[in-house]
Amino acid sequence: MAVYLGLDLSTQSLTAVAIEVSDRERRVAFEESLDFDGTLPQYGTRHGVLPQKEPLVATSSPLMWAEALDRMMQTIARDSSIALADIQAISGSGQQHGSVYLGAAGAAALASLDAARPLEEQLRGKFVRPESPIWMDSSTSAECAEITAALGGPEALARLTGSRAFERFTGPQIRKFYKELPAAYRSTARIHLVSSYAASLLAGRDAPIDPGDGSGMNLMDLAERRWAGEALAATAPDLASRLPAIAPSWTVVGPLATYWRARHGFPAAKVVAWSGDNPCSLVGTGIVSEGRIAISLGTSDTLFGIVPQACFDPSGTGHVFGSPTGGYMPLICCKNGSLAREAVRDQFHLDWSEFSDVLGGAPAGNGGAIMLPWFDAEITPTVLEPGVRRYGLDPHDAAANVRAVVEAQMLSLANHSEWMGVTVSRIHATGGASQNPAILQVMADVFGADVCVVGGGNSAALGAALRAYHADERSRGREMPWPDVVAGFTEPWPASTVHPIPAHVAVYREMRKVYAACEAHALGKGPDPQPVVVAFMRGAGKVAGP
Ligand code: ADP
Ligand code: XUL
Repeated sequence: MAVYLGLDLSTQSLTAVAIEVSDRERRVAFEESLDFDGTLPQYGTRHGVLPQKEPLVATSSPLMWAEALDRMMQTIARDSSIALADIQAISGSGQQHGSVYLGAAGAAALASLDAARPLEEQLRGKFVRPESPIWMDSSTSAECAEITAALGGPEALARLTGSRAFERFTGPQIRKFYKELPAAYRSTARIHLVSSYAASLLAGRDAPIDPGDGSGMNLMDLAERRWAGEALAATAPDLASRLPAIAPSWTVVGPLATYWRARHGFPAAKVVAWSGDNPCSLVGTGIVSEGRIAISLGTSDTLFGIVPQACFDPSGTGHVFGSPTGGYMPLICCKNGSLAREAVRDQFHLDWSEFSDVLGGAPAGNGGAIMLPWFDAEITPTVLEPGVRRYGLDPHDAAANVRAVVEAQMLSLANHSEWMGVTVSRIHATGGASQNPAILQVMADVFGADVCVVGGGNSAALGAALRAYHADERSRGREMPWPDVVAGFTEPWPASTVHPIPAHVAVYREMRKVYAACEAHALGKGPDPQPVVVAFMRGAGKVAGP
């Protein structure tokens, strides 16, 4: 039976999913995660991120990612649940926006990996930047302003690349590096995204960037799916020569490098271009046709859908990425996702089961108490000075704070995704926190839609495996429609469906206005929200029960 492997190099872990596909059967045959902090403690990461003195800087280790990949490939090779020889193609998903800087020696090392020595040993010292900036970085406001000015303003940049300038996007990150360390920039031979770096390791050659991940850089012409010369020029000199090519998401980069075959016993499977974790999740949650959305509750919380035409968010909050299925992918991303929920859980010394009980026991609407959960700098909306803001919320009340953090996250996702103009009756949920039904109930109530878990929570790795399948078929001359590619893998589990509670839906319809008023006030863009809170408490807020 044909086997396809998907790898997800995300913020906190590396996950592998292998699928088996035949005319008669389709199933997930292997699923395994390796968490960076626990498995590779020598790198000193916390939640996959290296410690920093500067609060707005966030980095991780490209060497650690390589070692994780080597370990995971060894685990897969030793596992008896799949026949290695049946692996036809491998693709992957990387945390978006993060970048890897290789010197000439690094680029050469990639092309001549020695199967007798571990990957990590061969790459050590080969990075111009031993620490890679990642998506959690918010330190490039000055560079965002410079790029925006050079490109004619935020709207012009968003029209061209799908997003206004964002601190974590790769272009502003590259510009900051070039400005601070020009000599190091000059000695950089290749700048990869996390996704194209990992694909290059597998193929033992320079892999392209796909439009799904390329659109998270402020460097790609979204409609044309090629580097935008004016954006490159506004970012750093001679940037084109340092970037890999942009190629379709289904590009076969080459066979798996000799390293993996000789060292771990893999076949010469096709390495398919990797994409970003959200674009891969789009496929792994089955959002391959319009009118559906998915919400991923991973380290970040993201909400995304699919549209046929290139567009942009006129409010400047959201992004439009290239979809790895060929269309376009509107998305919003909140940085204070799982780690904010964990902060509240830990503050009140709860485990997830207690967190869920407390959450389910508190009333919908939380008595009008609001938290703005900016434990860390926030992306949606832009908040560069972290700090939790509370309105009518006792900071010592466990139930109220648990309820407040989850309500805030869902209300914010609902309010800030309005520009997408999608009304849905069903949301596909994924990511680590999607295994928590109490959180999914708040999601269902705020959006007024059924919520079901798809892709077993590991939709990015599953989506990568499905993309490998699609690309393999295509390379054999069979163009499969996407609904046929994902069939049998992304149908919602009926038992997992959470239905909205009508009384709660009514509460949240009103509470969205309260949240928006508190958010505007906290950002210095609106008046004291007290009258809005009082009106809410006189109306919808007072009728809410748990
Ligand atoms: P990423 O892919 O971004 O590294 P994951 O999708 O693997 O992240 O999600 C990891 C997060 O899932 C953890 O940080 C944790 O907070 C969250 N998580 C795991 N189990 C639960 C649970 N039962 N309830 C809520 N959150 C959970
Ligand atoms: C999306 C984003 C995050 C990362 C990490 O724009 O920044 O979702 O992809 O998962």
